[in-house]
Amino acid sequence: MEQKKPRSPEMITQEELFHPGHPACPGCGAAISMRLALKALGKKTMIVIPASCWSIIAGAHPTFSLGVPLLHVPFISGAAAAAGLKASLEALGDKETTIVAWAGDGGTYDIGFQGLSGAAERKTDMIFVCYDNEAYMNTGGQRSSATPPGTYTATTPQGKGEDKKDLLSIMADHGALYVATATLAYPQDFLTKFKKAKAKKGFRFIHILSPCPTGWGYPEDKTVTMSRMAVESGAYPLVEWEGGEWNTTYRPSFQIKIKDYLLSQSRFAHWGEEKLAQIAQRATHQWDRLTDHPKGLKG
Ligand SMILES: Cc1ncc(C[n+]2csc(CCOP(=O)(O)OP(=O)(O)O)c2C)c(N)n1
Ligand SMILES: [Mg+2]
Repeated sequence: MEQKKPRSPEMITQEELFHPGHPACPGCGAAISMRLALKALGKKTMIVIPASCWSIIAGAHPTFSLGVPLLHVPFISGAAAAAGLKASLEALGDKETTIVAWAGDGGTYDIGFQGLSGAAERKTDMIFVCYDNEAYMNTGGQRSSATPPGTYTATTPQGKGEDKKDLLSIMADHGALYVATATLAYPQDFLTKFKKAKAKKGFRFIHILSPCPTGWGYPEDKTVTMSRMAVESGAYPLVEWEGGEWNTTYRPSFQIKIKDYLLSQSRFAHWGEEKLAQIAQRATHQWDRLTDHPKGLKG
């Protein structure tokens, strides 16, 4: 596949649907991701947010950081509430508004998974977005099933033992119309995927790798660097699932080592060479099912 330019701004509209002055931590990847996503989705969008950092970033009444309507819902119910909202709008004759469930990894991989699976299986017309900061960050950084192996979190003081759940394959296996990964250091790739998802009717799932300076332990001006290191090292592939196959949308340079990506974050900084090599191996192994394809990451 033709290599895409990673940082072309040509598709980025000047219109802002996410306003400054919001209460996210400085350098929050989830905040930058929402700003980008809304540039692709536009004003005719409604967002459903289960309990997460984004419950705070949206602002406490009467302040509000977004230029589109937003519904706060309980932790478990992102997909279910979005499905209900979609049905209500259709009953009112609105077929245009894009419904987006915007959940953290806890609200997607773990507690929100039942509703997510149901919505995917029923092929509900929505975009389910998981902004994955790889832990329950709003409550102090407890491990989730999206936390990578070896990560120090508040509930894994000796490093998480288990692998990251392969949710991308699980979503594809549900028969989702469109599944994609995205991350903010590659805005053109990011916007293309959101625009593509917006244009489709059916169940679409977008996974965003969302670096978190507070929880990952890196300087707050290095969020774009972390996002780029994850991709260029091969720790996070930029792929999409469409028409029954996985395609790589950006080929990494592999000039950065996964070990260096890990060591630039305090959540991994306690490990020695051998353990870091194991973590790196486990990080790439989990994507092999997505990237083994001839057109894939290593193809
Ligand atoms: C049923 C229930 N259990 C626990 C909580 C407390 N809680 C609020 S946000 C949150 C963490 C959410 O983690 P994630 O979905 O990864 O989003 P993040 O905070 O990382 O943005 C938790 C545990 C809750 N609101 N409801
Ligand atoms: Mg999280």
